[in-house]
Amino acid sequence: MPDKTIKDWEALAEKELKAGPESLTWHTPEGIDVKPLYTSDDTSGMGDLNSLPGFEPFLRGPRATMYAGRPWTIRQYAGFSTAEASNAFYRRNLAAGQQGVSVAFDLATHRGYDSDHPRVEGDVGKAGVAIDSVEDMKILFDGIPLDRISVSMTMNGAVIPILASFIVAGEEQGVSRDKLSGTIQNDILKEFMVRNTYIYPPEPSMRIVADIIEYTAKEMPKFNSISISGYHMQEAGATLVQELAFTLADGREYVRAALAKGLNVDDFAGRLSFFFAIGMNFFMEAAKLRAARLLWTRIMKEFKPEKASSLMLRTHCQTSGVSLQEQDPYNNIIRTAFEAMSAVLGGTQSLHTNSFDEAMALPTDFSARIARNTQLILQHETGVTRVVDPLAGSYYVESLTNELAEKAWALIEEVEALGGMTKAVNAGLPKRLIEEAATRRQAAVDRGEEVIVGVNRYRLENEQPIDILQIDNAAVRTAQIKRIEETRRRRNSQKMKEALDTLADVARSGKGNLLAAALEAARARATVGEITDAMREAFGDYTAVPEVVTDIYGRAFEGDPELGVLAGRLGEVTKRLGHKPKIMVAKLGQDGHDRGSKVIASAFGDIGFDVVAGPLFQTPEEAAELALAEEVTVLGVSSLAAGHKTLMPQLAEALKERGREDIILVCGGVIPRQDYAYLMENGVSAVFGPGTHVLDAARAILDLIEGKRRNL
Ligand code: MLC
Ligand code: 5AD
Repeated sequence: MPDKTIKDWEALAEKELKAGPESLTWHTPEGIDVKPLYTSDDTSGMGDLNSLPGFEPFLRGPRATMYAGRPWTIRQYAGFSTAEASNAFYRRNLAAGQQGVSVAFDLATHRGYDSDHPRVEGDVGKAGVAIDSVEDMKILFDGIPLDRISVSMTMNGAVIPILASFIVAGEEQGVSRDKLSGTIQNDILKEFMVRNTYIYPPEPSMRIVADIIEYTAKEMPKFNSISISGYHMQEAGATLVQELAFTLADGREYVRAALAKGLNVDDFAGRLSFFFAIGMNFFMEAAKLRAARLLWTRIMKEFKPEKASSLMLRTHCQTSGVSLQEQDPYNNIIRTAFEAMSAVLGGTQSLHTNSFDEAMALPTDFSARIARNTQLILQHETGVTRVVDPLAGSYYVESLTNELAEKAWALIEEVEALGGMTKAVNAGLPKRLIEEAATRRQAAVDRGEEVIVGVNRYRLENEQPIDILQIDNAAVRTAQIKRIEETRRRRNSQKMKEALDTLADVARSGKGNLLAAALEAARARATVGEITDAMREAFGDYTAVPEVVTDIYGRAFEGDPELGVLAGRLGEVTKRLGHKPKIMVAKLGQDGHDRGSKVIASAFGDIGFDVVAGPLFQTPEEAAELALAEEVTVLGVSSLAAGHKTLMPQLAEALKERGREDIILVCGGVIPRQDYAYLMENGVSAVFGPGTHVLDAARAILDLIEGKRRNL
């Protein structure tokens, strides 16, 4: 027995520090107080410490042998431009060591629009691949054996037409649906909270989820019916406790929806899968995955399954996009490597590692290679695959696991008290909590309390631009329109119309399975847009009302001299204008990533601007009209889906046509430096890239309003 006690350590620590060791406690955004030292006292009495992997509660992993038996799947998420270009990219990457495919669709497809729809001019082929019908799907998987390579498809809004087209593409490749292995995201609740690629209102959307679970349970035994995702919550600013709690509460809601369809829990629960983000809090992220498995078993026990696999949480992970920076982008390789290691120590089943050019554009072959090799090196060189759950028994990690589980459980209970996740989402609770956390985090970064190397510390004086992937959006659109027209010409219109009518009936009546009905329509070559519209008649559209949190950014900066100077200048401008300067924060096209726009709206409101948060999915004309109606001084567009080069000039033109070139047009978001000059030549007065300090942006906008500068 060592003869020293914790009291001895405290005394020694106090001598070293000249302060009590409690001064070292790290208060995390999760509300967890991380102490500088953990000992066996912290883990005594923890009941699940001695559980074994492969057995409930699966704390130590869903499989007995974990990576020693089979490493996680290297599954890189990708998709851009046309089906041909994406197919070639997948094949190159599979040949170089990638193990599973993961499809990123463009935002037009996500929201159920064909590439020829006027609302999606700026989105086609941009943030993912454009898929309009089975014809595109067949090209996408040409030469990729769907009975051997598992395919994940990130699709939620237009999930029915996309999954139907995938099944038909498989059939026509000679692979029957019972042999298809893979995963469909099919997680609509988090779309209403954070990701925003919904189409229909929550209730019919939940029916779609349940119909897919039902269909795959009966017909596609190797296919994971859903990927219940916390990833996007963390990207939107959620704390790890929020991510954990809301994801598991979503899972519980989906189980209830499937049971309400009359399914037996053991017939579908083993094919529910999960998806988490892995950010920079190294040990806490690994602990999060362990806690997730523990809690999921607890939740599933309520439904009294008989199979062990029904209690087992299996998950994909992706390293954090939001943790990556535009400044000194090679640092992102290092960040991603640490995050990947944390996901692996947490026991993920499948992993995507982000590319270092994340904050600027989609990956190039070069950046994708580094991202993939990060995982190959982990699997083949580090030895981490040899031992199951190597962090088990660490006083710190076990304490974190326990504390995350307790805190998340409390939040899950809060959701239950509201009547479950659909009701909580309708009441706006999760969205508000996540947006508050996002704003708090921005303030912490802007105040330098949270260090980001190369951004708010150790910043380079000169940044060298890097080569990025550029997509000729107009060419992709032209090619897609040509193929849609060809498909329409060749198909049997009568047969297709009948299939769409049947689908509309199934939607209207509430009887029958939507996916089964959509399969017929896809076989008859109905497009993604047409299948979506057939259901829209019965289901209607969903429109969110943007709300902005207040008093978080401002409070964090209370008493700050910089804020004082800005407030003074704002006062002067207000006097001169006769009113507070008004800024509208707009989102154009199908880009639903709204964390940035919400944080800006919230912070600018606290700084003292009058703020209008525009709705999602506006056309440039609609945004211009709203800006005029609101009599704004500044129109700021947040662009995260690469539509800026198409949409910003159109917006400038729309203002000009209305004789309102005086409205100051600015934009921010994921915009590569290579594009700044083009935007400035086309009516934009300032571009704020990733990593911009909010007070710097406010100062620049005041300069523009005061006429000190014409553009930046
Ligand atoms: C695994 N297996 C083992 C084993 N480990 N067998 C023996 N010994 C071991 N140690 C078996 C499994 O049981 C399974 O077979 C098979 O090997 C494959 O293993 P898996 O663990 O199921 O891996 P995988 O097939 O890769 O599935 C992982 C998953 C799945 C369950 C998490 O849902 C998945 O791949 N998800 C990926 C989701 C994704 O890529 N999303 C991208 C989102 S991007 P069997 O027969 O049991 O199946 C995004 C961004 C955005 O959302 O916003 O756009
Ligand atoms: N190709 C590759 N990665 C993508 N991501 C999003 N779209 C694509 C794509 N088309 C990744 C980024 C982003 C996360 C949501 O997924 O890392 O942060």
